[in-house]
Amino acid sequence: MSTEINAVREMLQSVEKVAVFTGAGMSAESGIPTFRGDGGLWRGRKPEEWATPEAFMQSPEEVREFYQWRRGIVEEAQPHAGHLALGNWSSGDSHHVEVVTQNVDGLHQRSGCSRVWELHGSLWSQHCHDCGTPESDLEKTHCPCGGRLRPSVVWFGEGLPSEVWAESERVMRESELVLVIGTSAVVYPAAGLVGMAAGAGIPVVEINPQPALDSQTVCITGTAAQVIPILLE
Ligand code: BV8
Repeated sequence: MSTEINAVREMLQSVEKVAVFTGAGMSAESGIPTFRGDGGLWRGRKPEEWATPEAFMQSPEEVREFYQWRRGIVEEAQPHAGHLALGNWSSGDSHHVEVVTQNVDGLHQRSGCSRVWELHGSLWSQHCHDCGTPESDLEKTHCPCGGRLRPSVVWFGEGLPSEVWAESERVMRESELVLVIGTSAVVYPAAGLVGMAAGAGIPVVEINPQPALDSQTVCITGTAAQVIPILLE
């Protein structure tokens, strides 16, 4: 692992703009279950079975409980050493760093990253499933219009927020190096951003204990909390 880390440290010396693309593995060492790893199930069902408009229409209360359960886990969670190293680096002046994340937990923001694009929305806001009106009080269940309130995350089968998508494409396209941390890269169109960068000849560095990409330039087989602090020190 140290050979690869030294190679990437070299690469970082000669670039200015870095895109950091993250998935659920980025938050695993903060105690937040990943989607497809062990412990990612809830009441015997996979998140993919909860994170859909159909599940919400079928059993809105259960889906609401699923998200309240996840909010509780995230509230208890603390950013780990990898989050903090990333937050510190991204707010420094050595590089221009923007984070494009599939995660909805807000841990990048809690650890000091200020330029974060949340491709799949956020656990920490909700809106009316009928009229779209946002509601900041997460305890409320219904909109004044009578519609049910839902978490402002992107469910399977739903389009991604267009402005966030456009900005994320810009970040990847403008970057001189992409760090891909903790994603199985199976969810589209998000995962397509990594392929787009690789296709444009931008070096892609993967950090994952179980590497998932086939287009990476360098692969560091390790966890986010282990690797990021060493890489960025
Ligand atoms: C769309 C928010 C079209 C919700 C998420 C049929 C119908 C419609 C669409 C489709 C379809 N079939 C396929 C699709 C496309 C679908 C898709 O890609 N499905 C996959 C499953 C095949 N995509 C969609 O539906 C998207 N929308 O296509 O809409 C459209 C267009 C216009 C208009 C209308 C419609 C929407 C996808 C977004 C879904 N929402 N999350 C919520 O959170 O509840 S996706 C969800 O998966 C999370 O965001 C998660 O981040 C993401 C990806 O997973 P990963 O982050 O990679 O996590 P995973 O558990 O998979 O992997 C963890 C990784 O970490 C592993 O590699 C592991 O090795 C590593 N790891 C573990 N520990 C560590 C670690 N790494 C580092 N350190 C560690 N310690």
